[in-house]
This record gives sequence, structure tokens and C-alpha cells, in this order.
Amino acid sequence: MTHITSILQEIRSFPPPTAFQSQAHIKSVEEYEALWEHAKAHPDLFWAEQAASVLTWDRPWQETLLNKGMESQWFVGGQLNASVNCLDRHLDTQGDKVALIAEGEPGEVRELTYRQLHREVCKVANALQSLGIQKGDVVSIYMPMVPELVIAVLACARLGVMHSVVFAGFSAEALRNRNEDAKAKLLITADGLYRRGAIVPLKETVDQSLRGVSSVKNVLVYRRTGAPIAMEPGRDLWWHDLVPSQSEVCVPVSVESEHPLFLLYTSGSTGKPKGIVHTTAGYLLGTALTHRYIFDLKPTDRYWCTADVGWITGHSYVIYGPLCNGTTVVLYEGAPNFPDWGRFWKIIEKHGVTQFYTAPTAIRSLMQQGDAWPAQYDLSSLRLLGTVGEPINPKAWLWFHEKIGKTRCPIVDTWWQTETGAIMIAPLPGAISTKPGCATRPFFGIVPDIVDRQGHSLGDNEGGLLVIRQPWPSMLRTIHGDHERFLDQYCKVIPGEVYFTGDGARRDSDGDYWILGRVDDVLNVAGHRLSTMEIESALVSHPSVAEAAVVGKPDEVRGEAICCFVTLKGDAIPGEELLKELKIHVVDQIGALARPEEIRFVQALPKTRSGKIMRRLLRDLAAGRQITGDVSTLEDLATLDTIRAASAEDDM
Ligand code: 7RM
Repeated sequence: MTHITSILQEIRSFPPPTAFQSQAHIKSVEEYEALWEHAKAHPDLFWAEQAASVLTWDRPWQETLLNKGMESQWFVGGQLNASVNCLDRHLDTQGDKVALIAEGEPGEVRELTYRQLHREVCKVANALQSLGIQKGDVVSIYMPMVPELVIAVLACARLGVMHSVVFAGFSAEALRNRNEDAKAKLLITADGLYRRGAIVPLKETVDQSLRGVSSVKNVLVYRRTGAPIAMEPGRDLWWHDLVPSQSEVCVPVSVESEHPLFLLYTSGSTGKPKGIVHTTAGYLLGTALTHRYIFDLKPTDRYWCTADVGWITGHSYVIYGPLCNGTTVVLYEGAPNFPDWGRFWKIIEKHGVTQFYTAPTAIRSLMQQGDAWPAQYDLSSLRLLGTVGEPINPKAWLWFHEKIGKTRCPIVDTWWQTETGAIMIAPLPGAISTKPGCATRPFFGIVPDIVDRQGHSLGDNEGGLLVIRQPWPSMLRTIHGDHERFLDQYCKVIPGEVYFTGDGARRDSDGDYWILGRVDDVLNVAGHRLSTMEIESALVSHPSVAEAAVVGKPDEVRGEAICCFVTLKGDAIPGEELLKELKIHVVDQIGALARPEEIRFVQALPKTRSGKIMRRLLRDLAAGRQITGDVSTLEDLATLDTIRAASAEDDM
């Protein structure tokens, strides 16, 4: 019953462009495979070699790996500091290199060199110390995508203080839950942020969230917009009152390898959010190494990852990986469509962006605006593109490849999770041929497998559960305050010491991995286990469809029936005719077994703020049930109401 029938067979394959390949760090499949085999056979040796060359240590470690199954400790006995690895060690060699190019939504640009960033981090770290914050404490950060967010994060790291960044789009309730669970002592925020030309009043939300929360003693407020806000005497402090007078010297706190670097909350499929805990050395090593090889980093690059720092992608690939590697990082505060849909392309042109890393959901909305937007800008600085967050449908992949990369840039489809800390499966762009919708091969030291519920390995092209067979340095160590939940969810689901990802996947005969989405999202139609993602991909390949979400609804005969929620492109007309056409289209693309029972046209799909469709909610709607469970991660509650209303109309 764990086999997943994979129905979409994508056969196109794109070898690395020759010009890219000849300058890449890893230039051939043979080179990749030799290194991967070495790392698999001698993980201790491989990771020790990498840790010694990639990181700067205060004290060397004694044991590379101590593990009991998937519970592991890395580089035991070693000491280091994460902010030193991201800043101090670059000062002698490239102190005047630009670390951050930060563009605010209104359009102003600020550049900070490594030396300037270091200075600011030291001052803020001293400010935190003056508030009594010390190693072992938790500081919560709720800020816009401005340099001060990066500075706050690294200031915590400098003191061995755990940061818990909460995405600035979250509600007061979500912020409160996270602060309570983390027992945060200090909250760093801003008066507001700019989004689609308007000011979002962050501080108001903060005030609301703090009512009744006892752990938070102080709130440090960065002035971003200048809009008037309330300050609570004795609790709230302005950044500009406290920080500028601080010393530019701050001795970093040297911490043990396994000292927790941060907490990051992620929504579970049900119930309360989980505080994922990452530690210092292993996490830094994983992010720096993957960033260097998968983005084929070069010293002159200007790298842009559009993810908000409130998500793991922002932690790993805006801050820690890139800064550890001494990269010039582009940071953008605002919306992709402000003042118009050309904004991203304009940023690429203006700053000469070389690598552009974003999410399929963003690519699809940019694609819908038409080719004229990217065509207006010079995108010739780009040499590599990346995607993350969900499977990318081939149509969006091909658009990205042709219209943005002009067929010249490899696309790295990077599969990983908050829990894995760093990218696990992705093509090395100079070595591995890419296929639209395929994450391809595991990174060095990562040993994935496809198994059934009993943990037996499945063969080529048999869809099943994606597991990781060996521990790796950047994996989560626990769930904050709930180690049992960590063991139950990740370590004990599948027999035989493996890490369970919760995703379904298939490995093809080339050894490439195709992610089929969350196992919870798999349908069972008349005994066929189908990936909802593949049916969605078939739907969006129809010219009238903008986005699609597919869920199962209980069906007496077939177990589950296929129910599709579809948003249409501007000019498409919803109605019986299109409905029929779409059903036929899916059958043509996939086969009769995937014929949708029901298609509902809706205005918008319920998504998390990082763009993942919340199918759990749609399943409830499809089955005519009340919505259950946590909706705190839902971006826009109103979408649910409009879908409900549309469904009610259908019922009449
Ligand atoms: C980095 C991130 C993790 C889940 C993961 C998958 C899905 C992420 C891809 C992907 C297919 C990809 N962390 N996912 N990347 N599915 N192809 N390249 O997104 O914790 O927020 O989400 O996202 O289901 O388990 S996350």
C-alpha cells in the first residue's frame, strides 16, 4: 500500500550548458559520483575533511560523529562561533567586499561591506549584552527584510544566544505562541515595513502578541518607516537610542559544536507548531558547503535568494551559507509586483545578479503576467537559476529556463526541509543533467532511499517513501521542549534507523530522484496511490489554468475520488464547458484513472505564507467537513471564505 503510482513521465533532459560546465567546481558526473561514493563509504572522513577546510575553529574536535541511529552529535569537543565564520574571518582578506546589497521596497539601496556588517553586528551584540542577554537565552526576531534583520541574527550568534525568527507576516497569535514556546527574553522588531506600497504596522501586532506573555522583558525597535507607534516605557527601547553608542568591539562567545544556534518554528500537519532546533557547527558546514557547490559560487558573484529570512531558506541561503562563503548577497524588502510585475527583473538588471533562487509559486505568478515583463530587462548577468519549496511543474520550469535563463543557465531544483537544515537533493550544475520537475541527485554525504512502510528498499521507478539512511551534520537535533515528538515523527516511523522525510518520491533508472510531495497528500483512488502534484501539474499545463490544488474526498466505491480546486487565468471563462475540457485534458495527460470527479473554480488557493498549498484545509472542504486544526500559517484567511462560498453555490 505504500507504493505510489507515478504517472507523469517527463523525458526531456538538459545537459549542463558547455560554457557553464567548463568553469564549474564539479565538471562531470564521474567526478560527482566518485566524491559521493567516497563520502558514503567514509562519512567520518569526508565530513572531517570538509569541516576542517570550510569552517574556522577556536578549538579542534575530538569525535567527528557520535550517534545512536539518527540521533547524532557532530564534531564533539570542538568550539567555534558562527558570526566569526560569517564575518570576522573575511576581514583580512576581503573586508571591503560588499556583503549585502539591500534594496527597500520604496527603491533605496544600501550596501554594507563585510567590515561594516561586522561593526554593526558587534554593536548590536553589545546592546543585547547590556540588556542582560547571554548564552543560552532565546531572542525572538520579527522584522522586515532589511540589513538590521541580518545584523540581529548574527548578533545573537555572536553571543551564543539562540534566535527564533518569526516571519513578519505572521499574526499576533502565531507570534505569541512562538514566543511562549521559546520563552524568548527579548523581541527585536521594527515600527513597520513596506509592502505593496503600504506600511504594515509591525509594532502594533507585536504589542497585541505580548499581552499576557511573561518571558519577554524587552522589545528593541528598529525605525524603518517612521510612522508613529506606541512605546511602552520600561519595556520598549529604540534601536537608535541603544545601538549607536555601543562599542565596535565585541569578543565572540566561543561555543561547543553542538550548541544550539537557533530555533525555527514550522507548522506540523496538525496541532501546534514545532520549534526545530539546529546546532552550530554541523548546520554551518552543511549550509556553506551546499551553497558553494550547488550554486557554483565564485568570488565575483552577486547572489540573490528571494526567500524571507523568516523561513529556513532565508536562514540557510540568505544568511549563513552565503556569508560563511564570503558572498555578495542581494536582499529585497518588498513584493514582487511593486510597483509592477517587472520588479524582480529590474533588480536582477540593476545589481547584476548572477544566481537567482526562488520558489515555484513565485515563478508561476511571474509567468502569468506574460513574457513582456522579463523581456524589458537585461538579464544577461544571470548564470544559474534555482528553485525550492515544492515540486516545480514542467511548464513553469521550461518558462524559467527559456524566458529567464535564456537556455544558458542551469536550473538547480533543490529538495530539502527545515529539518534537514541544508539542501539534500539537487543537481550539481556543471555535472548533472537536469530534467524539468526533478531534483536529481543527493549531495555529498547524503544517502537517500525510497522504501515501503516496512523500510524495504523499492526498485527503480517504484514510488514510495523518501528516507535518509545516514545522519548528516546539518540535520535537526530535536524539537524544542519535545524530544519524544522528534523521535516519533522522524526516527521511528520507518523501521531500521532511518530519517523519515514525510515526502513521497521515485528514483528513475538514471538514479535521479523525483519528489512526489508530502505523503499526506497522496490519493488512493481505486487502489492506485496517486500523487496530487502530478494531477496538479497536468491541470496547469492547460492554457486556461493558473493554479491547481488536488485533494481526495471520501468515495464509497473507490476509496477516494479526485477533487480539484482551480484558479483560472484572467481571460478564461469558468463554466460547464471548461469543466468538461479540463477533465478530458487530465485524462489525456495522465490516463483514465486520474479523471477528476469534481473541479471547483475558485478565486485563490489557501496557502501558507511560504507559498505551500494547505491541502489539509481543502480536504476538509471537499469532504464537506468543518475546517479542523491550525490555520495560523495560512496567508489569507479570506481565501477560505471565498472557497466556502463558491462551494456552497455549487451545492445549490
Ligand atoms: C526548504 C523548504 C519542506 C517540504 C518538503 C517538500 C517540499 C521543498 C522541494 C519540495 C519538491 C523541491 N523547507 N519541497 N523543496 N518538494 N521539490 N525542490 O521548503 O520545511 O518549508 O518545506 O517542502 O515537501 O518536505 S520546508
